[in-house]
Amino acid sequence: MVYGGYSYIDKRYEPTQDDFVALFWVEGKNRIEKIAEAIAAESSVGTWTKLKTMNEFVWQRLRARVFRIAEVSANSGLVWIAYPFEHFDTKNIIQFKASVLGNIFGMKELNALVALDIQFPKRYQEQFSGPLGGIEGIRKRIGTEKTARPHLGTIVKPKVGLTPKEFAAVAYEAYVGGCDFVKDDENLVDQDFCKFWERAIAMLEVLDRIKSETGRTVLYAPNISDRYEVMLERLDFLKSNNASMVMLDVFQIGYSALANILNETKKRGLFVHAHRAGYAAEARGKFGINFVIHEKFYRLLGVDQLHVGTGVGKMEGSPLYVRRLNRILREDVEEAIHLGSLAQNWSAHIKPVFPVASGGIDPTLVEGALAIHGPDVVLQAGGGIHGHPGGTRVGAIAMVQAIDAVISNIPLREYAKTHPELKSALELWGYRPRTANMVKKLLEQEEKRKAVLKRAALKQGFKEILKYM
Ligand code: CAP
Ligand code: MG
Repeated sequence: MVYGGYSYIDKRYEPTQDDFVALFWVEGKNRIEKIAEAIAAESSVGTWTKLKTMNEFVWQRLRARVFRIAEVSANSGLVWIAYPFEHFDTKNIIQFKASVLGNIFGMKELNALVALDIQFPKRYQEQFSGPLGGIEGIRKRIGTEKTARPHLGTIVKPKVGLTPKEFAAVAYEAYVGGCDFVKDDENLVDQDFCKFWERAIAMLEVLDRIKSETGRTVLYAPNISDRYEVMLERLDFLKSNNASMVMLDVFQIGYSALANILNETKKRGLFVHAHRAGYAAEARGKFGINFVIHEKFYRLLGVDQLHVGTGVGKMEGSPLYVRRLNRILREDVEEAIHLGSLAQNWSAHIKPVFPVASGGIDPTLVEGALAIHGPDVVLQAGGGIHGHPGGTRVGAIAMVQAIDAVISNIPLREYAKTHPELKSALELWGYRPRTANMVKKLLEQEEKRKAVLKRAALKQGFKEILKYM
């Protein structure tokens, strides 16, 4: 098979340790080999026809190679493509994405194209500095390096509309109730009803007040997401007022500004809480880029905390897939084809990032969320705290009680007998032990059934993988 006069399939090819390896799900009008060649050509050196201008260096050293195809039908399957390191302007994520995640999504002959995962070689990782502090740095700041317990965070709700004073008062209640961390919502920045500076000053005063009243160091992540120069101004303002953390809507900011602003946050010693609002627009359906690819870029560029889903709440992401995202932020992982996920090793200098589980969480879901994430997680509840019948402070207390019960292995209903704040939360939101039991069973079975799951994924392709994502 050829595409544009050349054949990009080389099934004897063994990717080198410096190659990037991309895994795609493809469906199209032509035979699967031809589709795979078209993708390799259009994402590396070729085009639709033979070129008089092609030369030995380009063809031998820069082309992508299709080295594995798991055919599901005559015109669909999983495709593994190796990209040589020297193809890329490796300091430049924009160029990388324009190559491997660019034109191919617009090719008329395709009916589906999902970039499931990309494996980044260590040689590529060397040029990134990774997180300022990551899990270890944040734990040190809050003082949980010994207990290594989950952190509790909240998002002040309503999402927007409170005045700076009202916002700070809600945050104070959340901290007193036991929250380690408060953030702005993803759509709160500098609206007239709650100016960024005023909110930041009011919140920094609350942090000092909590410190003096309780001795606890707690964190606040103000959302600085905006035009680049404005974000820079806000960084300097926050730094000069002894802030320790900022929040970025990383997906909306885009990689160019993000790479730069993260250099600036690190220069100023500011931790970064990364919100991913919008990623799902390109991660669900027949054409898309899986969030795991962004997650790896965000870790390389150096966010300290990153939303990865809960596996049990209101946002997309199965327990297995969310656990996978949590693991990839923290450790090396083996291949998991049933999740469309490649093996990934990390350079020692790219610190682990704190996974954030947020979205529809209330005390009844803490058991399932912690079964998925384990203790290295920032468990975040917005409505699940500010919607508590007893108000914000009691809502935070109920969440702390749920976390304490789960890490002490005490059934929530048992714990609620002596903890009224938790009891009223379980009554309001309806505790179903079945949810956590189902999640735990799914997680346990994954390890045992790995070979069966892999075979099914190779045979059935994306529709099988989707069952577990
Ligand atoms: C959660 C949240 C989070 C999303 C993010 C919201 O509020 O603040 O932004 O959950 O989703 O605005 O919905 P609740 P993800 O706790 O009240 O649901 O972490 O999946 O990116
Ligand atoms: Mg939000």
